[in-house]
Amino acid sequence: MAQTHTTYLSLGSNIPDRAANLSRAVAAITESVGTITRQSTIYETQSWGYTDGDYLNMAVAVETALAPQELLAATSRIEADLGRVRSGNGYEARTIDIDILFYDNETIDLPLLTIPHPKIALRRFVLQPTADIAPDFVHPTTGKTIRELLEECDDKGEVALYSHDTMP
Ligand code: PH2
Ligand code: MG
Ligand code: MG
Repeated sequence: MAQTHTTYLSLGSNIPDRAANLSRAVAAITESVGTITRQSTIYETQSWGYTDGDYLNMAVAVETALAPQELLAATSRIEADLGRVRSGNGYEARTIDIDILFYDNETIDLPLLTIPHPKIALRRFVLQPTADIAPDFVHPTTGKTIRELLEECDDKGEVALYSHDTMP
């Protein structure tokens, strides 16, 4: 088997059906990115930076054979595919956001791809689910663990447990 890499992805949806959107994204990631080895529970989170509706957020760890730019292409493709809800007038807005948080311990700085994701430390809705699945993962540029980043995070946005269910 080709060499695999560990990537952590943040998933979010604030357009109904939010849980179904996450579930479809998880299935699509398994299909076209790699094997999901860890999956957080789902959180309901206050919208960060906007005043739109509450999100459902979660995080997954994936073993992937894809290179970073292939990974970005795959996650963008999933976002586009899942956003295409059939309606009389064609396609509606994007319903799922998939952000690449980490790719092994690599740092990547390209115009459309920055890894680690630059806003991780500012976002409780990212840190809490990631801490569920990888509390001791060391952020490659700050040198701090996810648990430490969560403890130090000033974000006051509410992050509440939504479901203990593990999804297929
Ligand atoms: N994503 C954003 C902006 N704000 N807020 C929450 N709570 N969850 C998100 O996933 C989120 C957000 C842009 O992608
Ligand atoms: Mg995002
Ligand atoms: Mg995004």
